[in-house]
Amino acid sequence: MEEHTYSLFLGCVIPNRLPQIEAATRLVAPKLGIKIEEMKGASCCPAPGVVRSFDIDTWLAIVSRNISIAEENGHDMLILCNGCYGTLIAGVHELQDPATLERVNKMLAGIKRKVKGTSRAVHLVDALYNDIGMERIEETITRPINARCAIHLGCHLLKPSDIRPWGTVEEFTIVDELVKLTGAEVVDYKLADMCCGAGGGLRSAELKVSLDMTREKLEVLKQAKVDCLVNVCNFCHLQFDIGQVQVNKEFGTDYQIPVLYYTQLLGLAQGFTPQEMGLDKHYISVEPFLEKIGLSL
Ligand code: 9S8
Ligand code: 9S8
Ligand code: COM
Repeated sequence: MEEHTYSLFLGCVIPNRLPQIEAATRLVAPKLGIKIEEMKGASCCPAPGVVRSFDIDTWLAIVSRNISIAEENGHDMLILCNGCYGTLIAGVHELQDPATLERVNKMLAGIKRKVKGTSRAVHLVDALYNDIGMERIEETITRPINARCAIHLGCHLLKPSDIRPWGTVEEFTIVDELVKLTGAEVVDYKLADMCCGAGGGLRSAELKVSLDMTREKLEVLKQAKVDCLVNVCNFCHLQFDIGQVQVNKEFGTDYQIPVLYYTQLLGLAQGFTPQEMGLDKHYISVEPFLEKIGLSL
């Protein structure tokens, strides 16, 4: 069986706030022939909507240092966060320009590192769909998920589209297909392409505004009567799970929409227990969703 080895780029949010996403991903990976290599010493990517907005060279130096670690390992980077993906794919893109590469390497010389711009930045869904392939994933599914799922893609997965390996937002169906592969029904909803509210520093700078955006999406999702919301970005996940509790407190609402990261959904479909997928660590109870598919915590 062919194996794909990647350098896993975790970013900040997963190790600090959502280790269950890392655990779920590490458990489903071997079933798909994915081998994970650690990126020792990797730092914040740094966040595209924050650091890059303030100082391009600081952003470029830090992202290049991270890329150089993956290059030392000799493999492409597997990325679980849209923000980290946005930074790393843009970083690799910038390094294709010889003058930029030279300038960056002058900066990195100070810490005795060198970057080439040869390691590919691969989002989890790119790896699953394009490297592993739908057939291979389908073979691992033993417990089809009979539930209505909505998908939140998040902004940095698809934009800017000129440096992404897929088309525009309108053409993009990969995540829909991956969710359907687990047996789930994908529910369309109004505002599906809207930001979760967390990105671009909004959650840190203007929490109430940020939560108000999340509230808008939660209201539509409630009306669509979905069993869960599936996401492919840890920061969106945080905003919909922890943020949903904050929304309820801030606006006096009572939203209870279970939120699952894609590898958690896939893991359930592969027969892992809800605990193994870390579903007992969520802020909004996933119990109603589990009940729907005949499981419990
Ligand atoms: S690292 Fe630092 S803040 Fe974060 S998770 Fe994703 S974006 Fe990159
Ligand atoms: S949406 Fe707008 S900026 Fe972002 S990708 Fe993840 S966090 Fe949610
Ligand atoms: C969101 C990343 S995933 S950032 O806050 O926009 O940089």
